Amino acid sequence: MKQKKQVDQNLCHHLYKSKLKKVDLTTIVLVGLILATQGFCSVSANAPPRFILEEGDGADIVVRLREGTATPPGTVIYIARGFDPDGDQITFGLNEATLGPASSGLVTVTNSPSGNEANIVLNKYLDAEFETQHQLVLTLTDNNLGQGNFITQSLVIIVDDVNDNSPIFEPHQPSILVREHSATPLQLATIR
Ligand SMILES: [Ca+2]
Ligand SMILES: [Ca+2]
Ligand SMILES: [Ca+2]
Repeated sequence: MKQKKQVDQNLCHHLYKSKLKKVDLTTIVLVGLILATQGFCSVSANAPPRFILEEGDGADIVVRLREGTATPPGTVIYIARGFDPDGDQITFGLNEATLGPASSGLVTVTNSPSGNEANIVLNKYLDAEFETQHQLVLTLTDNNLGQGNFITQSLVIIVDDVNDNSPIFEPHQPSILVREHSATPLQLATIR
């Protein structure tokens, strides 16, 4: 695992400023060595990446989508953005293990080759009569967190209902024969 040396900024900045003033270089080196051996100037671990949320996002990212043809497969439903304090390359993904059966295969996470974002792409038509909400867990790693370790971010898809179950006529006779001078009122047909 790659590690970046990240020396305690306050302490080392202080030492550097001292050097600019009046303490001689030998003293600074000696003090620095003593502090380092005592663990004060420690080498810290990799800083983890984090998601950058959009204005209005809460703890969960919430995306409202209309069912059916209003939101066809291929639609980019959200663009995930992230940042790594060390400047490491970051990779977004989806925690498949947390998906319910109705949400499995629903979206694909496509990382942008250019940088710190990924498209969340819809793979299937949504159906509000089947599922009104999908809970997804996005993952993020800087590829230094270790195998199986990720930063996570919840994304909820709320499926808005559309009247996609329009009423239809049952099959019926295309034409009706009525004799002239028939008694009225006369029931011609019943439609359902
Ligand atoms: Ca990092
Ligand atoms: Ca439907
Ligand atoms: Ca509907």
